[in-house]
Amino acid sequence: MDLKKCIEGKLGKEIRLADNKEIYYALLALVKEMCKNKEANGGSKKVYYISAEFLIGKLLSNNLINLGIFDEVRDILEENDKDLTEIEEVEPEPSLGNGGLGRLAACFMDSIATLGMNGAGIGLNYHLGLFKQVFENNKQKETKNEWIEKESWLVNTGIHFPVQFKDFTMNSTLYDIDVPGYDSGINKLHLFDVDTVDESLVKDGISFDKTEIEKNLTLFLYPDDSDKEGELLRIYQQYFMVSNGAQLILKEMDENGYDVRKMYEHVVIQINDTHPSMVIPELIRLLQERDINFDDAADIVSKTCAYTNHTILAEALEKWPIDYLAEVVPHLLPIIKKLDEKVKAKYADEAVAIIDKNNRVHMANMDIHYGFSVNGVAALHTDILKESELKAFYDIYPDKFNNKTNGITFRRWLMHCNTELSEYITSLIGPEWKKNADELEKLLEYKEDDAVLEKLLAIKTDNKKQLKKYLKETQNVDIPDDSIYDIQVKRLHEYKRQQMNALYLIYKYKEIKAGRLPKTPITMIFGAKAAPAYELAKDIIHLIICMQQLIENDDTVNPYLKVVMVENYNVTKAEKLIPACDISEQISLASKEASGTGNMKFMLNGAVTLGTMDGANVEIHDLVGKDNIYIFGKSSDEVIDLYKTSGYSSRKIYDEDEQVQELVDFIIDKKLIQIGDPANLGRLYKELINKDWFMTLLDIKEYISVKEQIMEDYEDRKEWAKKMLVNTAKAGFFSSDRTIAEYNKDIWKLN
Ligand code: 26V
Repeated sequence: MDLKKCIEGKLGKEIRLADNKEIYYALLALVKEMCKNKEANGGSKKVYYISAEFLIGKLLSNNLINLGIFDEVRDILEENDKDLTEIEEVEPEPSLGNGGLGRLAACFMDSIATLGMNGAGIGLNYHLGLFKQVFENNKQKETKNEWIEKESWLVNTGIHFPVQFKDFTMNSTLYDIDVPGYDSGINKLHLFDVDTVDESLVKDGISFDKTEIEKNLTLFLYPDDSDKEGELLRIYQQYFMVSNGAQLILKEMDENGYDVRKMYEHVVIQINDTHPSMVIPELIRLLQERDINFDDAADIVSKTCAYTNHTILAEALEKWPIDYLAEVVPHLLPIIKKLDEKVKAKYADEAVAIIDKNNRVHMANMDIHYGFSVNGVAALHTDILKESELKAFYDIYPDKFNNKTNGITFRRWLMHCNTELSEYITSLIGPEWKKNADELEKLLEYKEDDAVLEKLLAIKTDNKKQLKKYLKETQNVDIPDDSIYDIQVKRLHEYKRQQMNALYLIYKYKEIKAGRLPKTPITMIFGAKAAPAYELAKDIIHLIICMQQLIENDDTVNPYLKVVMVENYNVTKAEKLIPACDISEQISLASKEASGTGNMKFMLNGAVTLGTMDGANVEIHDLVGKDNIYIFGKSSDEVIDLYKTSGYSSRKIYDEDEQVQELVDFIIDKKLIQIGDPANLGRLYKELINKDWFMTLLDIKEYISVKEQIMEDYEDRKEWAKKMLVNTAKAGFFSSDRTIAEYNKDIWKLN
């Protein structure tokens, strides 16, 4: 195929004469056409990955890579004075996810297609996405994130299903996005939508009338649920997603002539967290409509559905009031009640009931009883589920529980985002690692090779220069490219402890003020969105931005320390930040981060982890060894015990430790109060002293001392480069191809 001709055919003119926008849309059309003409992955059994989020990121480069034409297209463009990186800027990033859960779903789509598996994703097409974060008066403000354009990756399939709610029925429209595997066939991401959505319903920021379901159903991902209307809307969304999904699955079964009584031989449904849990009663209902009795229907569905748990945080496990379900989907109630009765007839333990004493429906409990597999997302997380959080279930169903440590697609998180490193690796060990990530271990042979180590450092510096340029252009901040890049990017949550990193910032600021200067300047980069109703998370963002300003305006400090709070952190920004990072901050309170996947992306790109023994950090530690990672903090066992015995008091630490006191007090120091909002800073200050539910003060001193050590060790460039090399070399285990192969072997069993 003559690619140049194809592109020019789409353009209707020479590449040289076209602008970036025209070229982007020409490439979009070309890639869509190529996907259409490529063979679909097939097989007699299919996995449906059903998820409220698919944080897919921009697709152009990713798809060019997977179709095997990235280099050729880039070269053709270059020959015509065009830059693919600039052309990519034209593409809006789909706003279909929030954090790790959604990005995981996207990495899984890539790996399922790459491994040639018969699979599809099922989700919703949110017009305004999560929200776009802007900073105003040093605070987060939410605005709508419009990302759907007239020409996009979405393909209207013309497929519609009726979805029945209590008082009305809504018709769906199915949009598909093609998912080309790397050197493999095509799968589909199915996104359901409604034609009646009305974006003009959104008034100030992201507020809108939550009762106008026909107009608002697919406006936003995770609309505010701090009131009853908000909770009802979430239930509407979830039911709309699963009812459409279930109808699509049955339609495909029928088209293939499969017997629905043997559904589990042809279909496996992976339930991604509890948002899609209603797929269980909905499928039972649809099977009953096909004259299958309740017990048989429940049995068939139980053999078809598998559940993945992504968090142990109690507040994140969904429990819908039964009255709310009755208001939205009364036809599911008899089914849910029967499922609950069956459970109660067998097990007296209140902990495993589906409907609790307060008439709340525990979605995860339904998944565990009526699914055939329950998995956690990292070894430690699965152990905690088995031993404490879900112990009562593990005692009943030991064989259902299994671990699937998360993974990331190396196509996006190395080949695409770090072309220079990717090409250099290939020049050293050949290209096999792209299909078999374990091959990266071959890099270890170069651990004592000075030329290789120097090159790794040079690539890191290049990536820093690119990030510096990007941050200058997008946020007008200047960061020195010869400084240490210390990065913490992830959703904002107290358990992830961005506030602990902010206290380090205060510590370093004070040190510099006292004349104790770092040998190499430090750049601390943060990126995080806070849930709109999560006040304390917003206070933490406010503190970080205030510190950024304080330091920026202090000429005695800013040559040594910089702070950047990146606005609207998303996949596109992650792709620029991660390759430039030296120190990867993974500092959650042990036991609370189910896995983390950012930790894997940083490691792969040669950053050294500074972290607690939490989530997949534990596995990173075991792979790279203690010399190539910096661990601090109390263990998960100790933390779990502290919760059990109510043995933690931040007040006590604050009262007894002068150094800690000084750091915390600085939050309301007049220097900061002058810049920031006393109400927000005061609230955070009080919270840290009086509650500190996620135990910031427990680990702060050890954190500071280990962080000082990592900064010191950074000075020995050669030894540091060895750590970088070991981290990249040992990252193969975290390829999502490995994760997906395990899902298939243990759970899906596709043929
Ligand atoms: C959701 C919510 C919503 C209500 C407020 C508090 C709260 C806290 C946490 C969550 C997270 C829900 C599930 C989730 O996103 N889990 C993430 O899943 C990733 C992929 O498995 C994993 O790497 C992260 O550790 C885990 O936090």
